[in-house]
Amino acid sequence: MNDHLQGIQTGDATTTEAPGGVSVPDVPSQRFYVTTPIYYVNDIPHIGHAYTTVIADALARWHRLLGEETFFLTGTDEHGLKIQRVAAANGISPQEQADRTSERFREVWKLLDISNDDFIRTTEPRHTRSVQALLQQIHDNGYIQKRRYSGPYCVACEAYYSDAESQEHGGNCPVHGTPLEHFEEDNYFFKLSEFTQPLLEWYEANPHAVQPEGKRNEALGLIRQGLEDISISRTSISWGIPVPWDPGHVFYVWYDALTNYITAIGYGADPERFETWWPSVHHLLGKDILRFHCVYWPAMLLAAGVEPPHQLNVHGYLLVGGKKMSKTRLNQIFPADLVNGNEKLGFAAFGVDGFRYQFLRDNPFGPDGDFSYEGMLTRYNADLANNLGNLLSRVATVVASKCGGIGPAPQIASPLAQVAKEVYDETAAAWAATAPSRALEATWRLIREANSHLEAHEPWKLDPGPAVDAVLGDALEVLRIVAVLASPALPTTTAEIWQRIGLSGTAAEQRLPEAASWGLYPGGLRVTKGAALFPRLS
Ligand code: ME8
Repeated sequence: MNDHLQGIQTGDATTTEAPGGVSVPDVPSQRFYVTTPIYYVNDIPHIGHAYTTVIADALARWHRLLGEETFFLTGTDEHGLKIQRVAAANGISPQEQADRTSERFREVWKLLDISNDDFIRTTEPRHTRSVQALLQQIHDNGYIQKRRYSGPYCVACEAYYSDAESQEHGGNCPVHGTPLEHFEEDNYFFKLSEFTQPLLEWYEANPHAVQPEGKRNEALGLIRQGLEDISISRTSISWGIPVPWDPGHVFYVWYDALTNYITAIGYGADPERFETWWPSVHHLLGKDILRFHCVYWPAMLLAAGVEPPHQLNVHGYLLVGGKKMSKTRLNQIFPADLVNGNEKLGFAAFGVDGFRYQFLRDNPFGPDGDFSYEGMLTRYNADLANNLGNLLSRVATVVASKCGGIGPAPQIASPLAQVAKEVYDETAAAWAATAPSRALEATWRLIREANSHLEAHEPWKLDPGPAVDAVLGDALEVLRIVAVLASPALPTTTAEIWQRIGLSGTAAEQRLPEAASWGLYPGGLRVTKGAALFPRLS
């Protein structure tokens, strides 16, 4: 193999070699398990759902680039009163409601190039088995007790609130602002109160388990207030998973839902598989469900004698017009309207990668962020059309006019080599910290520097020769590295860049960190101009 080809796939090459000929085994050194919340099937997917799912997808893709064995799970949450009521309002059975809406989620994830390895539905038999196994274990360990319960309930949250919380919000749900209903029934209770101290100890021993810091403090605040036992079953509904020791009850939807994360990796069915993936999981979720994930879920696992999750990454809300999206506020935006455009709404077609880039780049992970169509347009034109798209089209144009369409090799001592190294380090650190916006900002620095390098040397004004080759070779090398680093965000367009600069295979098949080393673009490859990658939008 030519020295320059090492570490990149050039058609027939399938093994990965680091520069210097050191062989890199294709055996994964680590595993990465990432999840999104499983979404309720009462509502169709909007950009809030897409926000979490695109981030999870990009993380999964980044870890695949690192050569890690990756498992990416998403799915739908299909039981509970909320679904039962929506189904009744639509004149269909809950199962039909679940089937239809679950399919809508799968369609939208396909549209957005989501590379999930599994899609779990809580109405699947494998899930019933796993929920019953987990709750039976908690029951056997003595942490479940039957009691009579009455209290204010929010059907939208599928949660009871305390009288104090209800009073504080004038009898309304603290999350939805809608009136709480009074429910009374025999319930099984999970003795959450016994886990106040174990949870505090777990938080102490695992200071990075809940990210970012502000969300960890919020969770700790909830625990420090002292935890009350919680009701985990219902007799008032039938649309749920039966309690194995008392089938007149079904599990309350949250205890059913949270268990999805272990169902999919074989809890209660395949202990070996379960051990392989658990507890090294990275849960992604919005702050609306922090309490369930950062308090109830680790407590349930501790009660069952299972280790709590490795990491919970909690992000803020994506707001539209300063408000959380909701059906009743009519401020929901649907992914397809931004991907394909919607004339009625005055939306341009950003394409799949344009959509993904916006939601990964715009809003730092953690705080709330307002979605603005104008902001999306500006960012698309600046970062994608001008910076990345222009770099490719300029380079391809000048390679055609000055180098007969054949891309030259980079200079090993290029001033861009050091930038590329720094950019890789920053990009990798940001993905490792679940900070996609920072990761892309870092990667884009390399694009900007390459554009400045071109402008400083103006190869289009020079006669063909070594000076032109040097500048263009460096720019092609930047495009190669950027294609790899940006592939988690822009899977389709980076595959296209890879091909247009003459490389075979795909950017996503490369392995980091080797593929980010400077000097691997071999030169001597045909460079194709093609249509604008990101046409300017107005
Ligand atoms: O809560 N901004 O499902 P759900 C940011 N089934 N993220 C948003 C968002 C917004 N405006 N709107 C939705 C449930 N999300 C349960 C979860 S998990 C065991 C069970 C995202 O359909 C965000 O990830 O209401 C939020 O946590 C999730 O969708 C809520 O989805």
